[in-house]
Amino acid sequence: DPMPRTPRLPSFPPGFLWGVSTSAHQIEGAAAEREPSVWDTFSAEPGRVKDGSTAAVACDHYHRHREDVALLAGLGVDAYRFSVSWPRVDSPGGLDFYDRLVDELCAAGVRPVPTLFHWDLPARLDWLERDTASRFAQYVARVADRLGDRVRIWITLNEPAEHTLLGHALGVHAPGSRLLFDALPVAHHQLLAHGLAVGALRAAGARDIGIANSHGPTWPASPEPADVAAADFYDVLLNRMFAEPVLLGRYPEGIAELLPGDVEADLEIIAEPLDWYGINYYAPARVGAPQGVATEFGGVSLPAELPFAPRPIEGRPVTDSGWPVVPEGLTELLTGFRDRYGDKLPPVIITENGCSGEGLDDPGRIAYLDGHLRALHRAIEAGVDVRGYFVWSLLDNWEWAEGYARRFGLVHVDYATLRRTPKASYAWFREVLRAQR
Ligand code: GBH
Repeated sequence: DPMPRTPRLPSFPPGFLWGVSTSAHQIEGAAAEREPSVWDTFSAEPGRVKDGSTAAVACDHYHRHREDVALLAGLGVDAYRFSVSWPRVDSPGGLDFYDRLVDELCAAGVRPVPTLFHWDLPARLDWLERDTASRFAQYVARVADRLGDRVRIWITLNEPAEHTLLGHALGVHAPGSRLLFDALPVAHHQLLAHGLAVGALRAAGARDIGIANSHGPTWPASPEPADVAAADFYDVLLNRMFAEPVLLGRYPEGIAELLPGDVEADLEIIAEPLDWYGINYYAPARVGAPQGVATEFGGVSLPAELPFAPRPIEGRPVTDSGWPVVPEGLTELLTGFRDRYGDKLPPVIITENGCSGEGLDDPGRIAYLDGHLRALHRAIEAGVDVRGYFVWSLLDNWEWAEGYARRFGLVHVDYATLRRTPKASYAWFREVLRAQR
């Protein structure tokens, strides 16, 4: 297969964990063989998903996992980040599937790294209910009991920020509620679920636990105080509100007052010490004062009443999703986190990074990944303790409200035949991994 020649990447530290990521709802299919999730309900409603599709079949990974494990082995990754579907675990035989998958990964020499929640909540549950947090911990205990003899690295939640904002505040993701600031309890209940899950995992003997939060630097649109204040507000909502309860045991100023229940007591649970901190990085955000009109952001229309307005980042290539390509944003983010949180920040793993784009020959993806790996290496040189990097994603998959139209994979999936074809970026990443050993 084609092997694009790019200059050799700098060497990453010994023991650095190289991997790729996916999530259950986006690849598994076999929706009829499990309980429904909020995403099944949501995507069945007309107009919710751009191409009108659902993930009922997706990549049919549920039936083709052997082939996908072979693709992982061929790539030569150390680790595979996948997610466990709570509705599937709630179904007869559901845990058997993950049990087999973990066995196959171990046999192929690929370390399994399960995420316990990647947005596919059982349809009968609701994050507005506090009780969902304790139910999550019970489900986590069952998974840990079954897989804990072979799984060393665990991830509690994927991007509670995006799930809160897109799913419950703006209603463009499942469950489709447009609560704006009334969505805040959803964030708190997910964070509480995270803390309770850490406890359940520790009780089951787990020693390598993290969370995958989405973060990006926030750039004020101008030095004007109104723009700086708006950018600070955005930074609180998307970054600090999810990092600080976990890392520091407190919410940024002004947030706790807006949350239900005994927040102080909950924060003690939420701040259970972690072994590492996962960051999903895609792009920075440029943010200014509200302009009294709806604004477009990352393909999402934001209402005029929000106290900030995202502005375009000019002069950069953009991905198919319309997101700007800003590799140095990753260096800035990581050194910024280190400066802000100091020794409260455990070792970091980049749990997602990648871009959408068409074609088996995908030089744009190679350039994106190459640039971000160099930016990551600069953060390591600057003293940030980074222990691993996972590409989003192994396979083209069902990109939520964007449907099948956005392709993030190192491997192309033909949805008519479900045939997998490695892209040029797959061959490139394989050579990167080889050169690092
Ligand atoms: C992740 O979400 C999800 O975990 C994963 O399931 C998903 O498939 C993957 O990323 C790709 O979307 O400032 O205009 O550049 C990422 C959520 C929201 C992060 C939009 C980047 C950038 C908007 N993303 N954001 S822009």
